[in-house]
Amino acid sequence: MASSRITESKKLSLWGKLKRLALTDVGALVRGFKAADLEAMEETLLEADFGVQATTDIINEVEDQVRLGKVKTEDDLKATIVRRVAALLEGPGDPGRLHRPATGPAVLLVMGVNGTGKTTTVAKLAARYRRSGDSVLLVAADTYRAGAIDQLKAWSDRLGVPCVSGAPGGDPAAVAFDGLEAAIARNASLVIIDTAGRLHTQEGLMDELRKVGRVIGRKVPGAPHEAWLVLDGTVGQNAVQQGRLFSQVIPPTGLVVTKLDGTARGGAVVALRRELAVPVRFLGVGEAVDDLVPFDPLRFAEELVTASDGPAPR
Ligand SMILES: Nc1nc2c(ncn2[C@@H]2O[C@H](COP(=O)(O)OP(=O)(O)O)[C@@H](O)[C@H]2O)c(=O)[nH]1
Ligand SMILES: [Mg+2]
Repeated sequence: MASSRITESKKLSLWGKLKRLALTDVGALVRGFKAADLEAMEETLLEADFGVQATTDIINEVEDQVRLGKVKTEDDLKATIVRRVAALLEGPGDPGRLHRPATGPAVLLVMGVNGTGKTTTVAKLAARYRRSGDSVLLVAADTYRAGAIDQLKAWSDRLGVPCVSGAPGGDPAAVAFDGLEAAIARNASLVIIDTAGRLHTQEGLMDELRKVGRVIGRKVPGAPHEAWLVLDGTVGQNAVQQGRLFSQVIPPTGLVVTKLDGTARGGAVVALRRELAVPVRFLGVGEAVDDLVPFDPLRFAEELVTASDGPAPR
């Protein structure tokens, strides 16, 4: 679908497109925009996956700043847009900082629809936190398919990080419980729980996730201390829908947006952050263990607006 877009518009940065629309003549900024200019800008942002809420917010800000006489040059306009996008993306100062209990292991629950990159992200996070000094334990609570358990075990072997798993088809909450027991016995400082994500529209799976949340909260007070939702950045509004569904079961404390290495769909990150009202923690930019980037709102906003092929999150 994206490939049908004409090459000319692909080569232009978002800013290039917006500028072309907004500055059809030099007096546009000083006089204020015409409704048609703003509508065209709005359309460009929507096409770039920003979603309705973030798009409206950015357009309103541009309109206000122009009306207040604060935008007189192209550079002013660009800065206004970048600043607003960055503000929309704002999150905790250190996106990788975990909420940790006073004693015992921190528990990070990773959830999301299958295929979004949960298991891969769990492995990337395990490698990252271990590198910064954590004693990490993985829990394979996606018991639906034997393949899912094996996949996490393979990462566990490769990374040398222990993994607790149960039998395929077993109760994910029981596996999570066992995982926490093992973590406490081994004095692990961080438990990362991989969960099932198939059939996210079915109540059964959501009940199960709810149960996992309940059971781990009973075993370790305050757990899960973090619940991160993994979303595929290439699916736009679908990811927003998925996020809403999961949020009803366990309120996420962070987002990881994956697959931002391929085609430029970075606008979806703005839509997800705005519409789910959850800060972005990391971006997935590939299939390898190091392809995980801590989220930097200002840098991402600058690249998203000015790079000719979207953000290059590194
Ligand atoms: N290009 C790219 N592929 C990814 C990324 N994260 C995961 N994948 C791939 O997406 C597929 C599904 O990932 P997986 O971790 O099994 O998803 P899960 O079903 O949610 O656990 C695998 O082929 C991964 O290698 C990413 O950031 N970029
Ligand atoms: Mg998986």
